[in-house]
Amino acid sequence: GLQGGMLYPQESPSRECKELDGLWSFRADFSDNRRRGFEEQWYRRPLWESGPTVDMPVPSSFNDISQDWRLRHFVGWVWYEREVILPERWTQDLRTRVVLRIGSAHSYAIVSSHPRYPKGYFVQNTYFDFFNYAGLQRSVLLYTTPTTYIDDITVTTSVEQDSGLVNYQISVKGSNLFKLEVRLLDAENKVVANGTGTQGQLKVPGVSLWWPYLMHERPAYLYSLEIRGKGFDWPLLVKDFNLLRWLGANAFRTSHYPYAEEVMQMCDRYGIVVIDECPGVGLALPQFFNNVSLHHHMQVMEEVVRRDKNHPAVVMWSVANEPASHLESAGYYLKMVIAHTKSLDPSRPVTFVSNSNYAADKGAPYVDVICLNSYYSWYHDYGHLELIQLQLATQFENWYKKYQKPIIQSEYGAETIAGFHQDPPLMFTEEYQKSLLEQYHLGLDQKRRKYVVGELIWNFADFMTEQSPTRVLGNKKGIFTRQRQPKSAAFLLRERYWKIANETR
Ligand code: BDP
Repeated sequence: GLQGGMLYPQESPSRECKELDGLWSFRADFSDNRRRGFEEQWYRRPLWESGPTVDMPVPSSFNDISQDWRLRHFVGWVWYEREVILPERWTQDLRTRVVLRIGSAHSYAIVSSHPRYPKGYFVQNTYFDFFNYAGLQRSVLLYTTPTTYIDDITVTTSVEQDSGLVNYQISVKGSNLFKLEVRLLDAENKVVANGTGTQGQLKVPGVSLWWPYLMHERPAYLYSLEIRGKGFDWPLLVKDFNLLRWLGANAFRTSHYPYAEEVMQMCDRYGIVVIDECPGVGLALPQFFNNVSLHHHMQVMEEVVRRDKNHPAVVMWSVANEPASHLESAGYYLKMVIAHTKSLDPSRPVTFVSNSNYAADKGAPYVDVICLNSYYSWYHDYGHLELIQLQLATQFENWYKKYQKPIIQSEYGAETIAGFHQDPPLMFTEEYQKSLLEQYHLGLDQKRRKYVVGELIWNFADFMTEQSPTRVLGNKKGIFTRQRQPKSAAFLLRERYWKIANETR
């Protein structure tokens, strides 16, 4: 359950942080029922005393680190251990509260153990297209707060003529004996507005607004609000943002789960617009649309909104990716999740990403923006690139005629193995990916379809999936390889995005 806020830990005169990242001890429970760890109470003594441990970096996924094949596909409980020595001032001072924060622990999954498999054999069946990496994948840290502490902050903004209005609401826990001072600082650290108390409005005349990258001379302008009273990897993250800038891209969707908070902060600073998607992926079967899932899904939306609500980069919530939205039960389910999300945050539009047919889809009536995935000339009509423009026109016009809502092409692309070449193009070559994107772009650029308001290629970079006959060491629809080197299509998109930016500005 969700208790309290999810403020990102930050050092301040009243808060100290202690990172617990580094090498931890690790043991996977390979016992037949996977419960030996609990039965033998491994947590009571140092982990190595109950059996062999290995070193495990945190943050990381445990699957690819070891040469032990069993760990790559492990299903069951794993145990992490690390010793921490707390400073005396943390433990002796009764006015200090110590909090343990695990950025992400993935995952607590549903496991199927099928009679046709040997005893003690576990497999995991997923309904989505990415490898289900597991472990403590984001940073773990300890931080302190005073016993009377700010638990949550909600900021909403609006504009009145040339003034910015900043509404804040601060939730304080621990006691009623406090005084709050609120200061808003501009990018040069000058105080531009003051307030007091747990809620109020700050007014900023001549406000500088937050604009996406390339859409303004001063994009990603950030004010900071001061209230007194990360397999996450920094080098990779910075590389990815440098690639986004190089490309001239200024938007992405977090497919198909919320990204690390450090990523969201980078989006604020770099002017990257985000469609923030929850982990509602693989809702592929009728039995998934039940009340238990619905209840859980709503709770997950509460967590996502609570965590990310104050990021200017977030422009829309996505409650699901490719649910079986042709089902009646899915229609009701999506209606409820979307309504709930809107009640949590009335200021942002809500969507889900559909790959259903316009005539069959039951969720579209409830969204603000229609997001569509389609794979013309990839999952069907192999090689028939000449059909794409027609198929795309039909798709857009049908959806628009029925709903009159703005549409985003939220996925399109082709599997491409870097270094494979063939002309005329054949599937899996760089030429094919380029030609396919070119055809899509011709369809996207039709001026008479002004309601088509955005495009997101699938995908930024190659990524690992489960093995299958349609995946060659993972999904290869990246315009960059998994090592972040460009395929030919990256240059095509780079030209396109910069051209669009120059025309828009
Ligand atoms: C879409 C999914 C995405 C997949 C992609 C694909 O949203 O997760 O990776 O297709 O097949 O259905 O490449």
